[in-house]
Amino acid sequence: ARATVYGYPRQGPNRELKKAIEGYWKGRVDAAALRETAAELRRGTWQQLAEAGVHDVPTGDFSYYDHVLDTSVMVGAVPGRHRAAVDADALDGYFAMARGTQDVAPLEMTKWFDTNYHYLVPELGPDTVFTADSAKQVAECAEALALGHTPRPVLVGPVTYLLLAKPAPGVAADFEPLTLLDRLLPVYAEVLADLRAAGAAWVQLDEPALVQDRTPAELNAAARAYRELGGLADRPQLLVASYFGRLGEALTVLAKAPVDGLALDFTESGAGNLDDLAAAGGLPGKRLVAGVVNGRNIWINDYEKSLATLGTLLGLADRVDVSASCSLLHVPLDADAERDIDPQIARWLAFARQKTEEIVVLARGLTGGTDTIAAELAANRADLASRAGAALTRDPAVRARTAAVTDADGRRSQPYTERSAAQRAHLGLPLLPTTTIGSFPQTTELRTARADLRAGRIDEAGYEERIKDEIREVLSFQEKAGLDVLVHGEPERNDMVQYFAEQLTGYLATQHGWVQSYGTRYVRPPVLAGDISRPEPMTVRWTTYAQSLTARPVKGMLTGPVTMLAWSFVRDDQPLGDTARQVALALRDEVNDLEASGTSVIQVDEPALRETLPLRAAEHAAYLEWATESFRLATGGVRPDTQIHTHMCYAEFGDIVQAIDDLDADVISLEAARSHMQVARELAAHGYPREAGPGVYDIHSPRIPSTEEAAALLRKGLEAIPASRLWVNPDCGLKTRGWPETRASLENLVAAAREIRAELPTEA
Ligand code: THG
Ligand code: ZN
Repeated sequence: ARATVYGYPRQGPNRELKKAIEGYWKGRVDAAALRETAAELRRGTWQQLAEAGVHDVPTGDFSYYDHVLDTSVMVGAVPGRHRAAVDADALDGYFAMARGTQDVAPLEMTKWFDTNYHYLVPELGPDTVFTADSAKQVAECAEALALGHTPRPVLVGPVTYLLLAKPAPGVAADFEPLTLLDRLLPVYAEVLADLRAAGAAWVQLDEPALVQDRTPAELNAAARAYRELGGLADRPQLLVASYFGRLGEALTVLAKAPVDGLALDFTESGAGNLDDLAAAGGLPGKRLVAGVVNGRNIWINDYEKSLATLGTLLGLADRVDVSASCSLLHVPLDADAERDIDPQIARWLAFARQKTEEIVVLARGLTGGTDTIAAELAANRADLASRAGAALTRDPAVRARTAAVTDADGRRSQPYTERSAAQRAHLGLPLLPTTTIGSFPQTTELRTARADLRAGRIDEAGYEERIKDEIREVLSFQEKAGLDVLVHGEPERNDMVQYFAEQLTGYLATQHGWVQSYGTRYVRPPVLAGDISRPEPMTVRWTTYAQSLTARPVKGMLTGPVTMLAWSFVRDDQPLGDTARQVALALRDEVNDLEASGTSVIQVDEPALRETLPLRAAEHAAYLEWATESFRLATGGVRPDTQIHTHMCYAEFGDIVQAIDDLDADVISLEAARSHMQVARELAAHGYPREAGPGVYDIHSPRIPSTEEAAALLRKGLEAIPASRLWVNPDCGLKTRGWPETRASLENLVAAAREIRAELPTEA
């Protein structure tokens, strides 16, 4: 058995790639220097993989921005509006597609399956003409060969590519990109021939879209694609890679196809693949790549369990190789770089480099028997035992508390209709109340203050003063602008998950655990490592300070349990719902403390509620059950006259309106400006009974919406939601915006609300 990986983090140990690309954009780094940095990073990765004992190394998975965008370039799918830029300069044109320019919009970006990576959506239509451009793939393959490696070029497979695409602007919305398959396959054939000529013995075609629910027509398309590509005379050996789950019916399709190997997910997420493979009669004559190491979480592997799976697989294929369940793109680079984590706990963690070592050990054990890895097995057993028995993993007080949770804990004491009357009396807000989502611009001064605190240039008291200065400014602006429900502006927070993770027991933060979110942007997801508890209030002093400055209500701001899980690495030793319940109880304490300290409006954000929806429809109900339950547990303990808000963005919500309703929040704010209040119509169609604030200010753009524009959107909102239940707010937080446009936009938003209020019939 051989060890291999499907892909590797691209950024480099110190995010050299981010720095080089952003430097190039600013004109500080020239194209040649950027290319050299990239080549050096690839060299380093391959060398590390080869030295660890990996046989064939992935090539072509490297990207300046996104591998789906690279695929669009490879097949010539450049939108018309980017053509001129691409023709003028390939690299600048590439970045124009990714980021747009003064004159043209970029491609749309969306989540890569259920990961936190975002890709650029191909835009296709009936007029799309594909042409092969194998230059990048061929060059990276040749580069690896020249360095003495065995390259295995990695391509997004043709079926997944088309299934991820959407109709180009101006093309009918019901156009199905998959109808272009017959035009696309010859282009893949050409690329495969070029790669064979360049010296690739194997090529990997990634088809993760086949682990989702697929129609018979889509499965037929997959069968046709691989019959055709497999039937080519001039091609390398083909490895079709599936990941992120169980293949189901597509497994039979691929097992029958004339390809040379299949990669399957044999971790928890791929449960069922083993039985399906056995039922299908295995893969006689084919290579099976077994993804037994979890490629998207950071826990060490259980060697004995993996070896048992691998042993079973030996009887089901001609040859069994060992890998991770998916590309290692989704985990940080190297756990050894974490110096601040307790050394005992650090032994439970495996990032990309450690996972590579695990894969190599497992391949060695599979080939030579467990005796050849006796020392590694013993160490692995000890580390797993240390984790299972650690105090961090099991806190009796947390366990007792979660076990005692009752249905009543997750229910407000009064139904919405009664609560809303109490809230109206208590808050005394006008019709169409105005508010913001929570964050205000994160200025350079604030970032400097945080850096100064970390570096010891200022002390806690000095930092606190700077934060308070900012809160005073944010409050004074909001009062002057005439907003009704104010916020403190979150100047003390870095990332909305990390900030809470740093204050909760059971959560670990990393120093260098960067994972690519999109393009040159990275996040450092914290680790839900043990049982979660809240040693002391996390936000109360900032919120109460802000409230002390004004007579208007100040809204408390928290991140909800689902989003905390979605943007962290989660425990793999208990169901997600159990972890969510622990986080929810910690947040419930914070919500109750905010209320006790005089906060009458509390917002619990759940931007990730929609994005964490499982890939298969059959799993949606179970997910939504624990997700909505944990939100209600966090918010269910307040008085009827305390108003609970929530906020969602980054997605379309049409298919989860029932779940939004089930949250039982009093008010929800949603991203809506770009879609012209589409979500308001969806809520109305569902009969959503509570208050809602569809955004009237698109904060993803520096454009300032005029009063007329905001008013027009509000009128649209009023067609769906009655004035008694409509709120006025931006789409999302303002932390990425500058102060000048924030000021002007919010002033216009308030003016629009006042204009519409004046048009409304006065209440009897
Ligand atoms: N926090 C976390 N995860 C997230 C988001 C978040 N996942 C989804 C979405 N939001 C991703 N969006 C972004 C937006 C901006 C950045 C990263 C992901 C970003 N990162 C800085 C960079 O790479 O330069 C680093 C930020 C830092 O210093 O922490 O700008 O909001 N957890
Ligand atoms: Zn938002």
